[in-house]
Amino acid sequence: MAGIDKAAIAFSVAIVAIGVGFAFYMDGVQNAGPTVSAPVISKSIEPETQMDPFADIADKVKEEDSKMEEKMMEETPEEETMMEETVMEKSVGPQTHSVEIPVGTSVPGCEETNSCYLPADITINVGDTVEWPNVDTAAHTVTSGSPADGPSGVFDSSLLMADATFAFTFEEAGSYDYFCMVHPWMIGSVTVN
Ligand SMILES: [Cu+2]
Repeated sequence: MAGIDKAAIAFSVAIVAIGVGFAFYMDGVQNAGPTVSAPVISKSIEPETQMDPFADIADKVKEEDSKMEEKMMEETPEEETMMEETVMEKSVGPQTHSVEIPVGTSVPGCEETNSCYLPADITINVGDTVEWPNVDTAAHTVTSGSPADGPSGVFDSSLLMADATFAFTFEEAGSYDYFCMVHPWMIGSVTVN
């Protein structure tokens, strides 16, 4: 009996010792497991799933705000420049005048009503520009001078084809006669004050 008891006690002590040791081991594993992995899961999954929608919305709002700001930045200077240009045109800025080369002037007849250029006589200020759009189907010229004396050398459009436009800026005061070298009945004048 005594031998068996000792053996039984030793066996049960050993089992208890193993059990306690295993329990400690398991405890350590369990502690190590949940305490380490659970916060990682809660930190990695919960914040992402909860923050992402708000982060997206916040980003979209920021993008729209920045777009609005860009539009505001773009629009404001344009409006200011347009206002400045309008003010300059209304006050002392150089102007552009249009003198049309009318349809049908390649045959005589317009000279009877002084309408080979429209208007045939124009008065402008120094620094102003005159544009001659050729709305005719034929080619014409706008050449300073007169049919009798020939070109004066101040300006010359050379051959101006249909739908083309010649422009000249007058920097000196004076009276400038001009004509069409192709159709000598076409004459006009620019008076610069
Ligand atoms: Cu002509």
